[in-house]
Amino acid sequence: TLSQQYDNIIVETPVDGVGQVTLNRPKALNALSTPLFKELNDALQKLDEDPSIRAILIAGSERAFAAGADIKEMKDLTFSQAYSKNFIQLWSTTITNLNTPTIAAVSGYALGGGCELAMMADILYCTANATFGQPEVKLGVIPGAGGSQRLTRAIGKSKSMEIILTGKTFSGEEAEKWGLAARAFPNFEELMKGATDTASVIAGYPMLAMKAAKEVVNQSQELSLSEGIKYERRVFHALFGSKDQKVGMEAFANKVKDVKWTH
Ligand code: CO8
Repeated sequence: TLSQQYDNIIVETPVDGVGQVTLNRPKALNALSTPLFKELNDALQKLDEDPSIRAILIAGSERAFAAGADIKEMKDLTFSQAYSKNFIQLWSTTITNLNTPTIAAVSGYALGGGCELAMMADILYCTANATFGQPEVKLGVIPGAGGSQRLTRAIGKSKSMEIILTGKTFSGEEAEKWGLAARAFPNFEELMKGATDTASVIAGYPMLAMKAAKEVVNQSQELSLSEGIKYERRVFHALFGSKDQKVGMEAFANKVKDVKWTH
């Protein structure tokens, strides 16, 4: 299976249509090393290209989603190396360009790059006592994989500024209250069940509609309102070219309950 190719992640299909990637570097609290990220990107790309996979779950362990970029790996990096390799840019390219909807399931630590990775997913679920934070200032740097931009868009400037400038952590309960997380669950088991259930619901709907919906919602983060609305309308028009638009609307008109999607 796909999983056997990897040392730092586990890949499985918990339910039909759902691909799950679990970060599995427990001794380093899933610190995001280059080998881990290469494997993660490879697995995500393969799942995205697999027609039987219609939703992707990204999880860690109960103790840690990911405690950040691997500090030991990057501590000796020079400016010249970081700049010329465009350090980190490659890491986030794959995940933010997937067509398949993604859910991050966060338990325990989601710090620095771990928090940033979780925020790259389409939906963020967590446990109430998960620990989020952008503690980079404590290391003499700043967030480097979108933290300053995605956190600010999600929770507003003042809160984001406070979190990034103080490096203080916040809980999963707060993440939910502030709108960073879609839902906070009471414990790890409920989190994984909730995330798998939602992934399964997504996987049960017509794939093209799901990919299109994901695409237009993500465009809302990039475009002005009028451009975004026009973009949405064009993609909406395009779905009239899909089989499942006919299947879904015929089923409604004929009062058919059990719709058989073609995907
Ligand atoms: N990098 C490397 N190793 C780590 C990291 C990390 N980020 N976090 C934990 N580890 C290792 C520890 O060194 C330790 O290893 P060892 O047993 O060999 O000493 C092991 O994991 C267990 O950790 P602790 O003993 O520290 O466990 P505690 O329960 O005492 O503490 C903490 C847990 C609070 C999470 C603590 O480990 C910690 O503060 N970790 C660092 C958190 C941090 O600063 N993260 C931000 C890193 S900077 C960053 O992410 C920049 C963003 C770049 C973008 C990334 C691309 C997506």
